[in-house]
Amino acid sequence: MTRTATPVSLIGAPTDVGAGARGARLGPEALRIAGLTEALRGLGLDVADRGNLDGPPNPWSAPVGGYRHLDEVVAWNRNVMDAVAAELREERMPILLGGDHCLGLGSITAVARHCRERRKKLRVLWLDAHADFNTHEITPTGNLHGMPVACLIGMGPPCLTRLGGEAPAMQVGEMRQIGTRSVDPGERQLIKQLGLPVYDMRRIGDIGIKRVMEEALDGVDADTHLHVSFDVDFLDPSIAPGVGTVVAGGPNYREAQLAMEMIAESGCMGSLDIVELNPILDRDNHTALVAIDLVESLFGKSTLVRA
Ligand code: HAR
Ligand code: MN
Ligand code: MN
Ligand code: MN
Repeated sequence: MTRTATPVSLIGAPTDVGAGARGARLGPEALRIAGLTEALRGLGLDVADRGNLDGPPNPWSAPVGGYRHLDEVVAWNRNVMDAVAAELREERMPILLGGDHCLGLGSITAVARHCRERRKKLRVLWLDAHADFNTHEITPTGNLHGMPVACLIGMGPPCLTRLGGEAPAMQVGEMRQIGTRSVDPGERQLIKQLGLPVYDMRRIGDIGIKRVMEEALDGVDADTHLHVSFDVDFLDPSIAPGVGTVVAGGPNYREAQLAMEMIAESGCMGSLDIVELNPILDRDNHTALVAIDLVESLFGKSTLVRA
């Protein structure tokens, strides 16, 4: 199958207002310096770097009512939502360069609205060590990067759940979580209660990454917009130490690469987040290089000898 690849647009969102550690604000520059644009152009893609969005500084203050930096998180997500929506309108593929994972809310809210307007099905692959399914009542930290999935399905403060106008932005059944291995007690209960589809590390161990990806991509077809939300802490810390919240026992290089290759082969990826990269905690920007290599796989770089 030959098709003209969709042109892509890089959108930097240099903030860590949703995180518990500072440094993810440097993620966009770390990815640029590691050569993201050049890597994608090397695959023949039309790449526009839109530069960085603006937003409020990180006040680094304590949670209020179970939320840390709520106003700042709202402001950043509005800007992300508008920027992502603008690219989708122009038939370009937005790639959000975070920033922490609270920004997935703005990004996916824009994507979900785009799907409703174009009558496309939505599938979100949430590649992450964490479920990010907390609410203000159950969060152990108040950090909003632990809450975007709950907000997307309508659980959270109206300023976040109604970011795109109506709530919820998406249904639980449109989400597939992959690589999960750090879930708080309250989240665990909520996942069960609402039936959030989760392929945790145990499942990957039991049936293998290939079958997990087949199942996670089941039903994805030409009428589906596939959004990939790639939290870099999805990867095992031995290959990706440059993140704020490392959790041992993640996918190894080849498992992650196969997952990305299978997403590419679906031909349906319409938008992407690359979040939680923290170059302050990295060594020699190595995690950015690993992330870029995997993003190349997402865009069709293959390990098949006869491809
Ligand atoms: N579950 C923890 C909390 O709510 C940490 C989750 C957020 N960490 C991330 N996002 N890096 O995936 O605080
Ligand atoms: Mn589209
Ligand atoms: Mn996350
Ligand atoms: Mn995470």
